[in-house]
Amino acid sequence: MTRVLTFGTFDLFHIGHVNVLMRAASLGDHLTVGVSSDALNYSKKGRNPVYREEHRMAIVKSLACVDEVFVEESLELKGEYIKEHQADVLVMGDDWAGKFDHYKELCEVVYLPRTAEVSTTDIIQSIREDLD
Ligand code: C2G
Repeated sequence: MTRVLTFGTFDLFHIGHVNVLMRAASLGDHLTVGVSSDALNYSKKGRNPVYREEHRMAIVKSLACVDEVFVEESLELKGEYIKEHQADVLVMGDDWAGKFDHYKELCEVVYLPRTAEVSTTDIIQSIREDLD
């Protein structure tokens, strides 16, 4: 059995998120998703996600292609998470290309192309513009 692991915030869940998760799932038999905590997001982006952690986890967990979810507390813990979840493949979007190559000692590392023209930031921006 091939176990796949991926990470993300998955705020304002959109088609780019569906695509990456379905493609990640297709690389193995079991997909685990680390969903970034609100605190981790705040430290990375200087703002809280629109949807809070429990809701983002519940949305991701509800997908047929996702078997398991957990809270990603720190970007630096990926090695521990790979071991803990016995991942054979780490999948990341290609906005992270090259950044996780050192985990190749622990498992296969695959970067998938991002879906063009959709992002949480753009969704927030277009809602703001519509309300103005
Ligand atoms: N994604 C995508 N296409 C988009 C937008 C996002 O393929 N148009 C992918 C990203 O590449 C990532 C996943 O969807 O693999 C989740 O994206 P984000 O929620 O933006 O994740 P991020 O904040 O980059 O968190 O440890 C890493 C972090 O948790 C990643």
